[in-house]
Amino acid sequence: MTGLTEEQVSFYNKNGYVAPIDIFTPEQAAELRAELESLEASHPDAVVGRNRNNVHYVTPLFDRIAHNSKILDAVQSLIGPNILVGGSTLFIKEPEQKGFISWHQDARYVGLEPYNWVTAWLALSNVTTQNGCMYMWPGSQHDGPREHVDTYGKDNLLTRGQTIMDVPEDITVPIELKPGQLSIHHPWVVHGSGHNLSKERRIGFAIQSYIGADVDSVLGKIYVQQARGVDTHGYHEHTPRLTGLMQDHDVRFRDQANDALKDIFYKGAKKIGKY
Ligand SMILES: O=C(O)CCC(=O)C(=O)O
Repeated sequence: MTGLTEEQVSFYNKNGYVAPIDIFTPEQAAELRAELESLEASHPDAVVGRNRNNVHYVTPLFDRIAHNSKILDAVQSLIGPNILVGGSTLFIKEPEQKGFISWHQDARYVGLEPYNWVTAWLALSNVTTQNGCMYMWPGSQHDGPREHVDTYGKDNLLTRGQTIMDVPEDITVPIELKPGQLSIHHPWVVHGSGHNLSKERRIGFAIQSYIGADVDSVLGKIYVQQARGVDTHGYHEHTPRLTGLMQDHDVRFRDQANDALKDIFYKGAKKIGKY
């Protein structure tokens, strides 16, 4: 097992994130990106709108990434050996597109407890301040939940446009990544990302989240895949890995998982947003 170094783990514990972590070589990352772009051409509906959620159920590309052993080694350093994939989201920002992600904490709306879980975010393009990389508020995870306002902002890529209003932006840190590099962040770290102001696509794939087997879903049902180790608690329904690209059975299952996700995301919300 390669895993994170001691320095990386203590950086994560202090700051609530760790990056960059080298997962794929530039050549491998270019191949993965080409596979995504050929998928977008052959199956345009597979990775847009609400279908950007749980793409690992229907595309071999994202299934392979979600179960990649180097990523799992890094995750194991933070949450232990019994790891479940609880979901995934593809975050693409097209050139000069208006989408942004407001300041938020992942743990605020997903109902995964205890907080033995992480979000792992893999770059499949260059990810820079210019094209809308994530920014982290270092150490903000130590203070637990913060108030979010549901703004339902037009260009906000989050379900309710949930926003933490009082973020000291001058101390936030950009997470720039090269293709094939990963960042990992803590459930309570405050983070967000701006518009893509460049002429290049910004492509990120988030495993959202890798959860320890001891993590329950307190707001609704989630489906999981065993990524590593054993399911010591049996809280969730397990689903097998996919059978091929966009197979009917897998697509039906993804839709079912995304319906369940929607119930969680909008629990208690005044209105339903885009996804
Ligand atoms: O892709 C982005 O810019 C933000 C993604 C995010 O908020 C997350 O992965 O938790």
